[in-house]
Amino acid sequence: MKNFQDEKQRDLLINKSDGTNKFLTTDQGVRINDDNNSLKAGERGPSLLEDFILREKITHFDHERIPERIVHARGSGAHGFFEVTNPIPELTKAGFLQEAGLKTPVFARFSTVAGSRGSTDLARDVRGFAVKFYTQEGIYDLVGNNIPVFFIQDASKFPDLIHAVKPEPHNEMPQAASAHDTFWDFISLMPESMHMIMWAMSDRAIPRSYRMMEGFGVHTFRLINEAGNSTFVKFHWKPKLGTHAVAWDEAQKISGKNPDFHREDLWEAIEMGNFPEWELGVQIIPEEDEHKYEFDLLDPTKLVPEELIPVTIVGRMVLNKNPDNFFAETEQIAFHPGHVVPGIDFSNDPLLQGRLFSYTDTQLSRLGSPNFHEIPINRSVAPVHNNQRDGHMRQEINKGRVSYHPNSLGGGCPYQAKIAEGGFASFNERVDAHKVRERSESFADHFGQAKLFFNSQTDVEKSHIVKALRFELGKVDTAAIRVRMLGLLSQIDMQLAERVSMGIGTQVPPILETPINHGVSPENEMGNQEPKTVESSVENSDALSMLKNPTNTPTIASRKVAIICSDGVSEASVKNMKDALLKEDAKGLVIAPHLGAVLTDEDGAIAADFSFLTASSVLFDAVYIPHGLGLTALAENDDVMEFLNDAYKHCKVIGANGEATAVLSAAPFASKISNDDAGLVLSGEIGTETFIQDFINAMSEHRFWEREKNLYK
Ligand code: HDE
Repeated sequence: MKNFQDEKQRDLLINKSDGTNKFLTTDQGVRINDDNNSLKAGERGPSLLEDFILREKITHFDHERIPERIVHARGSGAHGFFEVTNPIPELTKAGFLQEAGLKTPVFARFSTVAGSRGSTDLARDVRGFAVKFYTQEGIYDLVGNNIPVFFIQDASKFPDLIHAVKPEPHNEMPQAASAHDTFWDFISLMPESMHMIMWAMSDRAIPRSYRMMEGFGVHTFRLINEAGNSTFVKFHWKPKLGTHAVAWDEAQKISGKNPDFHREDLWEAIEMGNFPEWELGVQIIPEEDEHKYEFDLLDPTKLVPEELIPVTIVGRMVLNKNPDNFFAETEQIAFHPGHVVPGIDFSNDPLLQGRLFSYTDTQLSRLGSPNFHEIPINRSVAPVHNNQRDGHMRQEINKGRVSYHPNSLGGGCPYQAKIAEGGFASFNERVDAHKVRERSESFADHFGQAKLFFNSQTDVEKSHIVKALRFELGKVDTAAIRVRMLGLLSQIDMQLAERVSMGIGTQVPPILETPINHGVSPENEMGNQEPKTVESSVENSDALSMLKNPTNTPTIASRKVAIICSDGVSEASVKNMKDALLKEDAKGLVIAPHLGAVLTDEDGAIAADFSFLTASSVLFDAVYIPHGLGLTALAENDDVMEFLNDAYKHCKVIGANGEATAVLSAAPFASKISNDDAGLVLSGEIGTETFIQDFINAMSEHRFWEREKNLYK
């Protein structure tokens, strides 16, 4: 097995171009002498049709957009590698998982689901987490999400789900938002979505960064070993920086201040050398345990609690290179859960089965040709030889007269590979059944794991879910939809339903108002069966809570601190903090009343990175007010107060030392400050090492959500 240590080897295989020190040419390679003027009959006369340079340029421009993805249109991606740390040859024969240290190039794309390509990164939404592995045995795509379950159990409901969540068809509103009638109308009639709704209303749906999200393969897949034996598997990506979110109010403000927030964050982290990293883990479920659990492994609305089956880490992914061209790479990349290599196979999850059809089909209209695999970013590094021919934009020049198999004129080539030669053979699963349009009885529990998820959250996380539901349902005009939703929520937790009900002025109905059609046709005897609640055998799972998540390790790497400055600032206070942050791979940026230089107490100058006009506290992780400011002026500056107020409200760390502590007394939240708020790091002394260390330690806890208790009584 060859080791793909770096991207350069892949670059050689694909046609990258760079215009540096090159002549400007037409698409036909003819050098252009004047790119500024069209060909005219006289300098003030009409343009001439014969101007092939103008026609070519404008024609290309007229056609430079392609349809955006039906879902997951908004996304950002990067190159990197996957490295095996703990090979699992006993479970899978997949070559890229065989040897410790083996590296495989990857491209990962993160996305929102509902919004258009130009929509905000900070919508409340599921995030796509798709990874293309360029393995020596062909392309393997792990096309997952940042939430381990899904809204629906059967592929046939996917178009309905997406029609319901997308902007309403009559007026194309609202963009990138689920808070509207059609989405909740559908959900209120689909009890199977309740587990996913709990996740989507939690802070998982408003991540701080793509680099701080978990990823999940969602469906149960199969690993196949050399002997042809199968093991069920669930895939997990665990972020090195921990799993963190922003506040909902913050998310909405970021959407206005910087809709590219996640895109920029990913890009900048890679440019700065803070390479995003995840561990890849697997939950292994032996074939013989298929029916051992109270949930069905084939039901994508269920997860396998880590308390039942722990996650075994097999490798790590590092993203270390930004794309050279967004369109050519991030936009044209085509993922497909059906792109598997020998050693990985599918389960009969009916959602996965539908996906296996959908992804090639969609590329035909999105990328316009069955030759989309020849686009550089989609090309396999394993050689491709077959009898597929022609079609729009064919790149390959196939030689010879033979394009069929079997053949004798081509000596039987290209020839089939035996299994021992790496030929893919589907898992030899025995299937003996009637053809039916039915859903398995074992899929009928819609509330058990929704309860498990809710019960596993901390109080803060529970109240965020309540607030999210109040927001979303508060935007629903149709009263009957709100009532149906409260009925469904009451099946998960009565207190949850009542708390939501208080915020939306609608009573929890005494009986479940949702007519349950269990996804089967009315003629079928199983139609209209009641959903059942199967209590989860695990009562509480820390892995489901972001705040209790056992994999969160304290770090401030790649975090951004706003350092509020004005003339007279203590130069040492700023410098010491900046240096200390840099040592931790974090960054301090100076915000001042105006751009240009801020004069220091040492008669020096510090350059402002932003003014209060161009920055906002929602774009930073913490705020530091150094000693020695023109205090009166700052305390009277509304922009400074708004900046601090947002930082406080969004439960961020605020540090102030020396005279600067007085600025906080002027802040609107001053009367609400609690003495035991560890997120406020204050010191009368100036820039001591202890103060700086306390500030850094506090930042590594991300947020001080307990503060909300004082803010919202
Ligand atoms: Fe997708 N999904 N999906 N999906 N999906 C697409 O493929 C589809 C589902 C996911 O960054 C589309 O190339 C169906 C689950 C990601 O390019 C499309 C069903 C999960 C991405 C499609 C599902 C996903 C897509 C749109 C139900 C999590 C973005 C453009 C049967 C495991 C990949 C495209 C990227 C994209 C269909 C359900 C993840 C239309 C029919 C469940 C991360 O083919």
